[in-house]
Amino acid sequence: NAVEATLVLVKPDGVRRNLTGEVLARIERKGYTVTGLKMVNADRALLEKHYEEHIEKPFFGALCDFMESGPIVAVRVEGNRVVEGFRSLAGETNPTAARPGTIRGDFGRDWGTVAIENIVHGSDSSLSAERELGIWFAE
Ligand code: DAT
Ligand code: MG
Repeated sequence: NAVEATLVLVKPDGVRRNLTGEVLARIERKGYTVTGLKMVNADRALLEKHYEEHIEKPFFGALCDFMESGPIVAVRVEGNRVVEGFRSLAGETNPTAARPGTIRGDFGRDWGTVAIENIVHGSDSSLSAERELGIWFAE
């Protein structure tokens, strides 16, 4: 048994498209537990911490502009192997490649924007999850 927590973000495109409930429903239907939830308007400083591994990437500016374009719903999700499990629910980063049946595969597509808009974020390891939960659910 490896109960752990992960950070899920419903990104601005997901919130704008009224997909917050859909994302939460998929998480709950899978049997994971929502243990924290809030709406956040992210600023640059928060995003530079969250996406620190991507600061040098050519798409970083566009990624921040997108993530600052509207409210984000931040969710703390708990469950056995939930980090890997939610990544599996989310699907591949690029929504064109993401399999149907996944969140990104069912609802995302390539809009031709510089930053990929793909509805959700999910932490990629339990170490990242701890770090990211500390950023989005500080105090
Ligand atoms: P993931 O969100 O699947 O963990 P990531 O950590 O590699 O993917 O990248 C973070 C986000 O940045 C991703 O969800 C969408 C955007 N992104 C990644 N690679 C990109 C690229 N080559 N061009 C534009 N945006 C990209
Ligand atoms: Mg990532």
